[in-house]
Amino acid sequence: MMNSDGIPGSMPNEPDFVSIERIVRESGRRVRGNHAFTVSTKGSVENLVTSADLENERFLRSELTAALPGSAFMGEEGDEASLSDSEWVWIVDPIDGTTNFSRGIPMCAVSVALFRNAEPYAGFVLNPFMDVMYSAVRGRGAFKDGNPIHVSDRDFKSSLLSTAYCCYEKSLAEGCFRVSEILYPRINDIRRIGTAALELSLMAEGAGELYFEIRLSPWDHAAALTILAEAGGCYTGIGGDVRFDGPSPVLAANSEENLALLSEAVNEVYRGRVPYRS
Ligand code: LIP
Repeated sequence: MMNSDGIPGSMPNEPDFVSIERIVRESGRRVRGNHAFTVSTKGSVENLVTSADLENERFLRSELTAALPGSAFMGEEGDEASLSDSEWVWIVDPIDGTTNFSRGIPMCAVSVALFRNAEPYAGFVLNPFMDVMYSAVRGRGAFKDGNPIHVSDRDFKSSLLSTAYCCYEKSLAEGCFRVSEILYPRINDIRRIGTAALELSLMAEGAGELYFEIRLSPWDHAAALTILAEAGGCYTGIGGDVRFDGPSPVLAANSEENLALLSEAVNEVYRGRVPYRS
């Protein structure tokens, strides 16, 4: 049984996913309606946090841990649970794409992942400005507002790449630009939207095919990678898998063939080595 958003009914000893979806949508309404937020920085001028981020993380921590008693909460704005703290762990970015949000660019996301025994279990990504919800529970498919979604079957030459240039740590930017320079003649085009959660979710509905970012935090990608995998996509890291317990490179694609070609191009630059301590 599913609700109008395609959220599957819960199995025994799972959270009520219909309630979780309602909490995420309510958090989106709060973000969309917050016009009086303040903006500050976290270390560098590029790394912003708004009062809306902080308020929404507090709301989501309270509501999600109440909806699943005993669950732990890992959030971007200071809730530092680890994946081993509980059987169930929420990994949350209250506003992914904070810079876009702070400037009124309607491309950002509330990103909520649920991990079980340190493995991806469910993901919810909401664009609060478009009121569009992407969701998935492991093994039960991926949905966009109740409609099943699936990655595209475009080949590498026809692919759109979403990427970024590590604006929070610009010492890593040169390698990222080099990857774009290598890929550009081999693919269709490049996008830089500024919200990993939304860009990976757009891949899940077939709007894009490739994603590369050298340094993402778990809350940026955990929900959307869960949705992407349920939509038929795939992902990996550099010299190993994506890490969900700290900063990690993320490479993602609509097919294993395209992921291999993406990894080949990335490793022409990084040679299988992550250029920072995770
Ligand atoms: C953002 C990521 C995005 C990255 C931005 C930023 P935030 O997350 O989703 O992919 O390129 O620099 O890190 O910080 O806005 O939640």
